Amino acid sequence: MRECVIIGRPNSGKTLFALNFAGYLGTKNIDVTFRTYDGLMACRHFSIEEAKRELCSSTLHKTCSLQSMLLNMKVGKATVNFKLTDTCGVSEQIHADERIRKGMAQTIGLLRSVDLLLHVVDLSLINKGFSKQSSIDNEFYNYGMICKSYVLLGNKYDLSSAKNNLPHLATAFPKARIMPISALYSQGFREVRACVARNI
Ligand SMILES: Nc1nc2c(ncn2[C@@H]2O[C@H](COP(=O)(O)OP(=O)(O)OP(=O)(O)O)[C@@H](O)[C@H]2O)c(=O)[nH]1
Ligand SMILES: [Mg+2]
Repeated sequence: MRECVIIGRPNSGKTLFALNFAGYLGTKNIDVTFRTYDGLMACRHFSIEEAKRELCSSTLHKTCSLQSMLLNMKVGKATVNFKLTDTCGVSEQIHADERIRKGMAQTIGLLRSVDLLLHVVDLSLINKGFSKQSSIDNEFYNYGMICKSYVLLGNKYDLSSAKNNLPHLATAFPKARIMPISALYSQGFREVRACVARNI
């Protein structure tokens, strides 16, 4: 089964995107499989609303292991199953918490085997002064450029502080396919859906 993986910095909106995108595809309830670096697995059943309450937060590193959901969508006349995997956010610093360090390593380890990389950035932070040098987003972008399927999701487009930043994102990452989205309001999801459909 094809796997789409969501990567990005902590707090960029990966988990909210995963859950609202599942809802956008018509899913009401989801089974989330949690897989830690050490190979421990657990599965939990949620409604989308419950999952958002439990799994999203403005606190950094709410997600610190892989969280996968099996979803499906219509592609032409067929219904295609695919796996959508949310990951631990990756930052430049070596984190003090071992669990988070391992979670970041797990995210990086997964990159080699994915079918579509969905790189989420918080567009409200990509202002004129944004320096991509030595930023983890730049590392993901460089890796994305040698992958067969990579898309950069400029998230939080609903915020007024994000609206004017789209050109800065395009300047910083000139070769990326960029889609502005609001994970909060499920905006821009039609384009993301079309992109996922081409890669599953
Ligand atoms: N305004 C706005 N807020 C958003 C959007 N997407 C996410 N947020 C908020 O940003 C915060 C982080 O969202 P999460 O989805 O938990 O972010 P994450 O990337 O999974 O974070 P970690 O798991 O910590 O790496 C939450 O308070 C969300 O409500 C968006 O499109 N618009
Ligand atoms: Mg998360």
